[in-house]
Amino acid sequence: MSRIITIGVAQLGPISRDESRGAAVGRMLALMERAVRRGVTMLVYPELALTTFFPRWFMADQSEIDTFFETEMPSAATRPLFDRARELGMAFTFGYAEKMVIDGRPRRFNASILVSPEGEIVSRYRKIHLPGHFENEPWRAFQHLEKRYFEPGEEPFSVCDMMGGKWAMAICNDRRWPETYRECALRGAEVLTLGYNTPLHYPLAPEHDHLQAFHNHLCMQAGAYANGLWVAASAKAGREENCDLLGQSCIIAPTGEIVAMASTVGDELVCADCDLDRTREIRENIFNFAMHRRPDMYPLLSGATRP
Ligand code: CDV
Repeated sequence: MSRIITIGVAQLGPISRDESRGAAVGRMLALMERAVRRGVTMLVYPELALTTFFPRWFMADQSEIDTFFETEMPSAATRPLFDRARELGMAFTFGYAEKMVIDGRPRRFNASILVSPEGEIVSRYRKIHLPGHFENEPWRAFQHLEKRYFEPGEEPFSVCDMMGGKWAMAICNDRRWPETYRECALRGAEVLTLGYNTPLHYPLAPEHDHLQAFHNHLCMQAGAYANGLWVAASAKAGREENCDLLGQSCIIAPTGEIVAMASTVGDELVCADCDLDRTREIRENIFNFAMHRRPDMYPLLSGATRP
């Protein structure tokens, strides 16, 4: 049986602070319609796809912060996405700010979900590597308060069976960490989906600003190759509330080659036929984990030994 899945990456251009959920979902639906015409059966949207990237502002008032969070999924605003995807038989994934009451306590996460072609949420993920800072730092051109507004995910990366393949999710900063890909690959993932919001300006090391696009692809191509995974990565891009966000959404083969890439910083669809069996070219050869990997020689990685 063929395991070729046409994966689409639905890059979103900027979402302004006053843009409604309904408007954002409308743009996502328009990309979904384009995707189905191109034979896509799995569509990847960005991190925090329903709102502007609000961690760029310091807000003291929790009720104001909470306006950017979803308390249910699907919600009235997002249900059209679920309904249309089910009609089309299309799977999809997107990121959003999740607020849950757990054991009587409000918890907030930078989350993503994977929705099957039947319209069921089959996997959830809460961002593990939260970048940024906790306090207002007015010296910055803009804030990056993910550490303040979200708690880090408490569940490890996981792998879900869907459409005859094995799928894992990660979010934005996770893509810079080699552990993300290796953990997912060791769990058997064949496709890693990612959404990101990456400012071109990095206040802590502005001398690296010109390397943002390079570092974006460097880490994902290396992660794909060294772990024999497909990577499908979707940006929120363009000038959003005076902050320039990187585009270059892409699909990367298990060989590390970029097979599709966005060329604008607006709403754009790119897609590729992804043969999940191509993971074997890497995993049964150069990175055959069972045959060549030496975990006992990496005790610091396993946590068995402290530095
Ligand atoms: N949304 C993110 O996680 N952004 C980070 C920036 C702050 C470096 C990223 O890794 O792209």
